[in-house]
This record gives sequence, structure tokens and C-alpha cells, in this order.
Amino acid sequence: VRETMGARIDQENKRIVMPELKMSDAELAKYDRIYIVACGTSMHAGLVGKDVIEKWTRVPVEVAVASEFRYRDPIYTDNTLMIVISQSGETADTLAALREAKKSNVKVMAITNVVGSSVAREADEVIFTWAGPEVAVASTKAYTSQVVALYLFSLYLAQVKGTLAATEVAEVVDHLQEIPAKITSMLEDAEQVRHFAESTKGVNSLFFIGRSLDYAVSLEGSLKLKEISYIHSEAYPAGELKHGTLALIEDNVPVVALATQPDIYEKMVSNIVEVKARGARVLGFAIEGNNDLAKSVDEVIYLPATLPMLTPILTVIPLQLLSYFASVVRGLDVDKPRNLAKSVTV
Ligand code: F1P
Repeated sequence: VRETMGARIDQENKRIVMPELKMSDAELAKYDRIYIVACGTSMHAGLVGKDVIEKWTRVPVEVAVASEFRYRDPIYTDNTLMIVISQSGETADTLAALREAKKSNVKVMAITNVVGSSVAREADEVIFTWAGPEVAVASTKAYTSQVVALYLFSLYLAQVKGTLAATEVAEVVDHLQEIPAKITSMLEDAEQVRHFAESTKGVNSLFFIGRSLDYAVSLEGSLKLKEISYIHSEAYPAGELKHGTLALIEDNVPVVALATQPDIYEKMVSNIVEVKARGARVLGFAIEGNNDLAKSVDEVIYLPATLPMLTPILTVIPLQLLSYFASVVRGLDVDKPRNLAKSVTV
């Protein structure tokens, strides 16, 4: 959590401040409907943001793919806020959606990495992520920092609307501050992910399953795999498998099953049992201290414990590493994926 981020932690009071916000808190508090519009990885960050904003502020959020949103006739009310997310700030579809919204006088807040970008200039409000230059084409740290920005914004909105108590905000802040050390330890201990990735060498299709926040993150895991490893993959809401897609699970199909959310853990296990019964080879993700998941899967990646709402920031790390190693093992250039531009400006 950068000191310079548009939404940041006030260490002393364990709350969030947004010193660069131009609108008043009273104006922010009146928004009761949010559209999050973005492309690719940034859209996936938005999906995590949706769950978090709705949980902490009770404001309904719709996440839309920018390339579709620009052709819609969105229903804007006086109290609609649009959040556009774009690492580069130059993605054509995202920019087009922003411009359409501006024509209807909708307040637009941008989450972007690039100061001076079109999105930053044209939005009414900006949260800069200060993630540094994206050296590789595929977004990785951009995702993490966008998700963090969304957590901070959600907490700020919850403070302003009074939907979370100061003690609840302080608890999240404490956990957020422990995240960087946890990510470091996960990056240092990547052997198991490498091993699983190597075992996918001859494989041409892979599934990710999860529920709730785990499903949102699994979409990003699946996109990374397509982008840099060129492996067909699908992220599926685990409970939806039984409505047809289960037919594609057969002997040795790798399935990455995210089971980090305690309230729906049992339901996830029953979905894992279903795919195992059809011969899938399952890599499970569980929170440290959960000794149960190992009974139902082939291998387990343990994630450091944090608040369940914050796990997406951690879960995405081994998912990104999985794509990285799957790409390396296939002899591909991870930094220059085919058919992908750093910013898609057409
Ligand atoms: C959106 C995006 C990235 C993807 C690639 C192409 O970019 O789809 O998620 O990794 O870089 O563009 P942006 O709007 O976040 O810059």
C-alpha cells in the first residue's frame, strides 16, 4: 500500500484517507449505484472490487466489460458513480465507455497507473496505483495494485456511509499491512507451483473452479494462462459445473480448485469431490492450518492466513506463477506474449 496512492492508510488512526478526492464526502456518500467498467485483467480486478464494495458498503455494483458497455444504453441515475480501471489509461474500449458516461454527466472515477494518461485526464477523480512501469505485457502487479486500490476505496466509502464501524476498518487495515510480507514469502516459496505447472506440459486444457471471491480470482488465473502460456482454460463458478460443463472433466484434466473462503468451504469440497470422481487431477488452494483439503485433492497450495475478504490479493500470486512456469516449461517468451499489446488502443 503505497504512501502515494490516491486512497491510503492513515497509520495513526487506522483509517483510510483520500486527500486528492475533489468531491466532498457528502457527495460521495450519496452514490447508491456503481458501474465498474474495464477490460481484461483490470475487469477481473473490478470483479473482486464488486464483492468487496457490496459487502462493506451495501451499494450495488455492476461490473461490465468495456467493449460491450460502450454499445449499451446504461441506466444512469443521479446517484450513479462509474469507476473505470485501466493500467495503461489508454485502452480504447475503456476510454470510449468513459467518454459515453461523461456525455451523460455521470461522475467517473479512474483507477490507473499512468499519470497523464487519457483516462487520468478525462476522469473526474483518479486513484493512481503507483505500481511502477509494467515491464511485461501481461498485467500482474497492476492487478494486485488495482485490487488494493479497490479495497481502500471500499473502506473509505464504508467510512463515509457509516456501513463499517471504526473498529472494523481498523481490523482490515491491520491485515492489509501484513499482506506485503505474506506475498514475499509466497514468491520465495514457489517450488510447488512450478512442479504442478511442469506436470501440465502435455496438457491442452485446464479448469479453475471457485465460489464467490475465489471465482473472481480464478477468472484472472485463467486469463493469465491463456495470455502467456497459450493453454485453453476456463474459470468456472464451482456450483455451476453441474449444469453441463462437468461433461468436460475426464481423466487427468487438471483442475485448480480455490477453497479459501470458510463460509462456503464445505460446498467447495463437494464440487471437488465431483471433479475427482471424474478423474480430474486437482490442485487445491487452502488457507494455512486447513488440514482437511488435502484429503480431497492431489496437491495443496497453502496460502498465509488473512481475512477471508482479503485473500484475493494472495491467491492471485500462485495463479500468476502457475502461468509463468507453464509458459517457461513450454519454451515461450513470458514477457512478449503473442497477439497481445501492452495497451489495446484500437
Ligand atoms: C487491459 C488489458 C490488460 C492485458 C493486456 C491488454 O489493459 O486487457 O489487462 O493484460 O495488457 O490490455 P489496461 O486497460 O488495464 O491498460
